[in-house]
Amino acid sequence: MDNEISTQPHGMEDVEIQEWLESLDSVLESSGPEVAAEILERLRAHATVNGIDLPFSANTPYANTIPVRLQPLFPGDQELERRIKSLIRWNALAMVVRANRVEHNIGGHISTYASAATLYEVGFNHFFRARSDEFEGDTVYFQGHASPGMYARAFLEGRLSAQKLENFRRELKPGGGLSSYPHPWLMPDFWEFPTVSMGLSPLMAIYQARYNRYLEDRGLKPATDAKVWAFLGDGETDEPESLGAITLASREKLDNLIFVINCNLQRLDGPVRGNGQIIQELESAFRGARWNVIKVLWGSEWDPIFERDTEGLLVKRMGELVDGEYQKLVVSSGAYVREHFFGSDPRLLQLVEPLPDEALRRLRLGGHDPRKVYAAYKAAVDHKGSPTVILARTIKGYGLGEAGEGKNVTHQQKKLNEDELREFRSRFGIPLNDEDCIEVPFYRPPDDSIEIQYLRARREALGGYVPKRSIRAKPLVADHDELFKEFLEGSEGREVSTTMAFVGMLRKMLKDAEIGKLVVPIVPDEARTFGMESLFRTAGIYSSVGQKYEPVDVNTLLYYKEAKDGQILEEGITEAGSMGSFIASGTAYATHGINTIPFFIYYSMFGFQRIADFIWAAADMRTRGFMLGGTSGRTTLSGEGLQHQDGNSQILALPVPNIKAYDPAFAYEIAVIIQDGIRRMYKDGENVFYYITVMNEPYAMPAMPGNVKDGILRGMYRFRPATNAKAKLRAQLFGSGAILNEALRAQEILETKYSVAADVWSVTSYKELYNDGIETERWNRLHPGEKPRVPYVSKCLADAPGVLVAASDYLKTLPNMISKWMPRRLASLGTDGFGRSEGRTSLRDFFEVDSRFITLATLYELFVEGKIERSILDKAVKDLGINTDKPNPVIS
Ligand SMILES: Cc1ncc(C[n+]2csc(CCOP(=O)(O)OP(=O)(O)O)c2C)c(N)n1
Ligand SMILES: [Mg+2]
Repeated sequence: MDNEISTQPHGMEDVEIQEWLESLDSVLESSGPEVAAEILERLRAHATVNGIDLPFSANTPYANTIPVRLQPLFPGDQELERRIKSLIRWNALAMVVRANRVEHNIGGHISTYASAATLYEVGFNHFFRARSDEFEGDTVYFQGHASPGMYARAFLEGRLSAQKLENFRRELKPGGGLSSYPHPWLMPDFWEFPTVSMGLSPLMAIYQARYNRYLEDRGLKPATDAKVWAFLGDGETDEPESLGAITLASREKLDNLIFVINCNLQRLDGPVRGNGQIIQELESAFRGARWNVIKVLWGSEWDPIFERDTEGLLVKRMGELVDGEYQKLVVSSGAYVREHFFGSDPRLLQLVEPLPDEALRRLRLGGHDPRKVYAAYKAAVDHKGSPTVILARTIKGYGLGEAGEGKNVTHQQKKLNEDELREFRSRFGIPLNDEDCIEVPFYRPPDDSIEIQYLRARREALGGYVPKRSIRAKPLVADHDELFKEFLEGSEGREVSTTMAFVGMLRKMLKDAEIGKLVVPIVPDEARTFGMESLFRTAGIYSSVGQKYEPVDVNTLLYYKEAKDGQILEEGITEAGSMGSFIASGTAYATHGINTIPFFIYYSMFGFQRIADFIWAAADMRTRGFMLGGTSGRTTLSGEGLQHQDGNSQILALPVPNIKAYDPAFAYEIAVIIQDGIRRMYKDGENVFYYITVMNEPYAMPAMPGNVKDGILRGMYRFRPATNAKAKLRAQLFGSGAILNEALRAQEILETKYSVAADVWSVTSYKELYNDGIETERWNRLHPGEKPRVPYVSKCLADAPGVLVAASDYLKTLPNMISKWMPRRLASLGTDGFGRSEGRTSLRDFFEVDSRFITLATLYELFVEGKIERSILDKAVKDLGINTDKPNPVIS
């Protein structure tokens, strides 16, 4: 291993090593650690200059980072805290065991919290400060699988009833229950952050900590010493998102951020690194990223042994073992530990000679020792200049004994037999007799017991209970009619894209008296693509250090201006990170009591397709704000091909229940949607957020044709009726986004060349129409005796004659999913398939969504209905120049 301390290199005498070590000790004693570090640094440089090739190592030895002499006194009543913790352990276990007794396989986790109890309890008793009107409070991301422990604590605190605990994972029982994991959607007064999709919370925590700084630097909140704590599993760090943003945290000097990684060396199936050392691996990754790393490996029982070990043999031995061996030691007897761990060297054996086997077995790990954990937390909150990660060694399933402690199967353990329950009860001193104990009752001492008094007093001293979610932001008041008015009026023939139109709105919103300060534009290195560079100069790009250089384009009007109070979050190429900022910003109404309104604009193909799970988490968290899928539309973004041209995202937005997904065609539609969105989210407090696709095809933006606002928001409205409504041949054409223009062109062709009078509808949201349809059906099914309701689609088309044809830049399934509420069959055109790198015109021909194909589809439908002759159809194919043998775009 990197951290090996060689005691006898190349025949060197022990005594020589001893001398070097002693002189370092004396420097340490006389001049302190900084001087000692300086000397070592100089020695290293000296060695390099003299040709000594020192091996690179980002590791420190396999020992506690904080030496005993720098360990602060533990400020609490350790014995009382242990008793409280034991009660929480019991109740957490009881929740899972009881739930699985009444409902086989309902699930739940015992061993995660069992290993992390001390890590949480030291936090609850001494560190996590609650939110209040006076203080913003600390922000804590709890490890999802440890949730039973948080519920069990809230039960002791008197915040959750036994009834609620009884219904853990059975939320639909009378009186309600508790959700499996932290879900603000399900428990909006309790949980703040969903954490159970592993890897998301570390990244969200980093961006949360950075967002807190952003709010301070922009003067939206006062600077405080509030911390963001994120508790992770060691197995969880294998998720790429977990470590994916750690350099941002150090670059931004986020000393308001603390990661606590529960290193029980196990994940679900087995060891995290059976053949390696996860702690050392993580240490080097975090140290390499310039984090402050604190290892909490060994408990206080080890201190005297280390003290006796003047030669560094013990540390060396500890660095030799791989995690698989450590796991074995955990479940082994004292005699085994003596033989296999200390037995490697007679000098090591001598160190533990005075200790009986039982004492060897009881040598605690650092993560189970409140004094060590307290020391690490204290050092972390006091640390300045960089984020801190605490790597705490624990045992998975601690205290479960034969029922799972340290075993590979422990993650899944949900049931304990009678003996195992009694043993657990005895080990943690739960006051239940043998008979009662096997019923696994919840146990809470009376309110006036010293345990409950102490627990409450500690929380009072820290400002109240955690976790707790509340909404402190006051609703906005303005209606913003003035702001959006100009966009309802059209572009007077000027060709603009919907992206440009949106950027115009953004520019105006940034200047608004009420929301100007609250708008947070977020962009992952794509601002120029969206024509947003003009905002660089006016709004500024946020940088915590301002701009230390003269930008190369300083002489241009739109130079790259970074500023400490810059408003734009230019995240670089990280859609996941940008989503982290979006979530922090869109939940600030709860987290900080500030109504920031994020506008996250990105390459639409890299949104739902790439970071859908973050979007799901955002939905769970009741995030507010606007996501804008730029350069969207499979045929509207030309030239980019299979990887970029997005015909998927409107489909992928369907499963997220509270996202409103729109595919608008015109500037006024976007204006109506955004204005209404701000009202719904920030005035009325609705828990929705928005996905709006915007395109880069320029065309003249029409004025809003009358008051169609309701139709825009509900998903469809008649944009341009046929001129001759009395014609014999009739059709209804549905277009969305840029493809609406193709439908309008088809309307003209159909009228002039084929005497078909078609109405053209703008379908702004298939998702809205679909949700309305299924809800109407459901209501009717549940209320058969009442007057049936009619889906909005059916109402719109009740008197709309003729054949029905829909075209969009997305999969055909979008229109198809609402066709059953239409009066007649629907022909759907869309962009299923990989596509090609091509220009717009060719792509629309390839995918068969252009005006020619809409025309053909209409004529074909009329032919099927027997309204026109086959010869007309044949002629149309020729006149329209359609190749009937072209490859099927879906599979080619
Ligand atoms: C993204 C994701 N993949 C898989 C899982 C399933 N899962 C839940 S817990 C777990 C093991 C957790 O191990 P670790 O992170 O070490 O936490 P511990 O319980 O050991 O503290 C797995 C694989 C998940 N919750 N999220
Ligand atoms: Mg683990």
